[in-house]
Amino acid sequence: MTQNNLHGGQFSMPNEIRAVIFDLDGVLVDTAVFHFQAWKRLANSLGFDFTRKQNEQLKGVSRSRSLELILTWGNVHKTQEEQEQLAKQKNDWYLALINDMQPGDTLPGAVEVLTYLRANHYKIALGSASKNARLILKNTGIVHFFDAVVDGNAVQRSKPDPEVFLKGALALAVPADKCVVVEDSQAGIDAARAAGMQVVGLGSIDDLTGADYLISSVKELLSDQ
Ligand code: B16
Ligand code: MG
Repeated sequence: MTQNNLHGGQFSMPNEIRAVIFDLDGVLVDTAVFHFQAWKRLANSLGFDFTRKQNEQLKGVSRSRSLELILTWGNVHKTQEEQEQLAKQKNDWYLALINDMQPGDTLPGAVEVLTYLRANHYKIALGSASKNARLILKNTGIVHFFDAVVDGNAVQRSKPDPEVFLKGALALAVPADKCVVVEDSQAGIDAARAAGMQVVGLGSIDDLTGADYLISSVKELLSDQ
C-alpha cells in the first residue's frame, strides 16, 4: 500500500493530512454494547427501563451526562451525591465487562488501518470521552499505535466542545487543519468541525450530519477492503 491509496467508499485521504485522531467507542472497539448493559442494569435497579433507541443518544456522551439523561427518562430525581454513587456503580459493572476484553476485540479493519497509518508515518491520537480509554486500548492490544491519548480524564468540556481534539492535535504537534478525525457520534462530528478539522463520520446519513466523508466501517479507510 502506498500513501495515496488510503481511500475507499467515499473517503480518500487528502494530501495535506498528517495526523488521524480516532474516537474509541464505535470506531475502534464496540464498547457501546457494554455501556448499554451496565446502564440498563442501573436503570432496572432503580425500577425502570430504557430502549436501544434511547441508548443511541448516549453515544459519545460523558458518563455524568449519560446518567442525567437516563434519570430524566425514568423520571427519577437524585441528589448530586447519589448521582456520583450511581455513576460509580455503573462504572464498576462496566469495568467488569471490559476487563474481559482481549487482543482481537477490535472492530473489523481497526488494526489494519492503524498498522497502515503507522507504516506511512501519519501521527495517531485518540480523542475519546471515556475515562476508561487507556484500559480498553491496553486490553485490546492497540495502545502502542498511539502517539497521544486524550481521554475523558484529560478534558474539562465534553464533545461537542472541540477540547478533546484540539488537545490531541497539540500533543501531536500537528496543526488542526492537517488533522482528520474519525467519529461515530454526532457530538464528536460537531466537536471535530468546531476544532477546524476534517471529519470522517462512521455511520449512516440518516443519523449523522456535517461530516466531510461518511463510511460504514473503519475498514473502508483502506482502499483494498
Ligand atoms: P466512560 P467515545 C464514550 O466513548 C461512549 O461513546 C459513551 O457512551 C460513554 O458514556 C463515554 O465514552 C464515557 O465513557 O464511562 O468509560 O468514561 O465514543 O468517546 O470513545
Ligand atoms: Mg464513539
